[in-house]
Amino acid sequence: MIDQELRNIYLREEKRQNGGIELIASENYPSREVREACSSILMAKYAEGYPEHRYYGGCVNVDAAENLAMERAQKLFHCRYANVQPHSGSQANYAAYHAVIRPGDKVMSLILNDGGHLTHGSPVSFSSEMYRFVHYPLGEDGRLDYDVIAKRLDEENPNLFLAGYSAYPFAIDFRRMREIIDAHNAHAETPCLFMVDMAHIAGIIAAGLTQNPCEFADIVTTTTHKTLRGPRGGMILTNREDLVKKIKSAVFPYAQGGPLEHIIGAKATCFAEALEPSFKEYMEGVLRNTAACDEELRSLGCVSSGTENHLFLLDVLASFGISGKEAQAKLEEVGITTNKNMIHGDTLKPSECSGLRIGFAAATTRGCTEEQARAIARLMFKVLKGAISQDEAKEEAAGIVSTWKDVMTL
Ligand code: DSN
Repeated sequence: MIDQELRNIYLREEKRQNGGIELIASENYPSREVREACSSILMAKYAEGYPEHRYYGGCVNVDAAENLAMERAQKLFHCRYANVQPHSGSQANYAAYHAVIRPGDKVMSLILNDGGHLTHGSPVSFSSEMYRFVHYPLGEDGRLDYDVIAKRLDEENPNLFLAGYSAYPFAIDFRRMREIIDAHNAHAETPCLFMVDMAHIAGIIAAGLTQNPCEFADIVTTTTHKTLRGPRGGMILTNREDLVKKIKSAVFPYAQGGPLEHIIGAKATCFAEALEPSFKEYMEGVLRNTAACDEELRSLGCVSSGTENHLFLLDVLASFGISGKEAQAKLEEVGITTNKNMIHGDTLKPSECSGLRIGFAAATTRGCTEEQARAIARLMFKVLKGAISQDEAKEEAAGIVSTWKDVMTL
């Protein structure tokens, strides 16, 4: 049977993606090879367990695929062990917590409003029900304040310190965090472990353009579909041999059942792509484009965070007197997709927000140049200021997109 009803939805989505400027910082376009792996026949196989130790027969080929994914991930992130089975970043965090702490233990993280993630202790997530979360604040300038982190660790004595964020535009000094935790542990009654959720910046790390948390943290989680440009999925990494068994049993059988072997195959392909020198060039382009757009908006008088990675936060309330929700809608009407986001010290409620989170991982994959990133900034400025008609703005956006690669041919 041909499911024409659903195929029509695919076609409409393909058209939407091809026709728009995608600036959601967590999105990206995987290659055809990655997409084909996602629909491979590996999807038909049950394979609970791990390579060579499965609960079902007939696993010889999925074992080979999973081993390949693990070996490539370990090479890419310079770590001893990679568990490639988590279905998502949230699942990876769920399992990682279970591997290293017990229910009721204390975790210190950055709060969602300051750029953390739902699974980092939000009241609406499993995490806050299972563990006791306390937070460290950002400094006045919206940056991590390492002295405050050191002080908070001594005050709170958490069992786990969590770094890695969903809306933090600056580089993270994982080495310094390790030093702070080691200094704390030297006199703390209970040792504090160090976990990093590197989901947003995994591609930048893979390209060697920022510090690799695997060198410093006890356990690292990630997704594979953001800057890393792979299939939707998660992963857990460690350099600690003594945590390997705990991570394995936390993922399966504690958190999940049968692994998605077709997605694991696609992860293997994405890791191979990220090991190519061209991936570093791509990631340099992402950083260049993000910085150019942020700089152009600031040169027009906007209040924007600045950036040292693939994203920045534009304060639309201060810049245009409108909420993030309104700004997101105005831009979407002309073919520019962003997401409203809380900014440091936000005074609006989370459903409104004062900011937009803007990133260039997806647009750069399609071929966005630095000059186009600046043109996008100028277009966004005119749209949000109400200084251009919707038709003119749509035409301008379409002109930029017309020079980019089709999302189905990447
Ligand atoms: N939803 C993701 C993001 O947009 O950052 C985080 O999981």
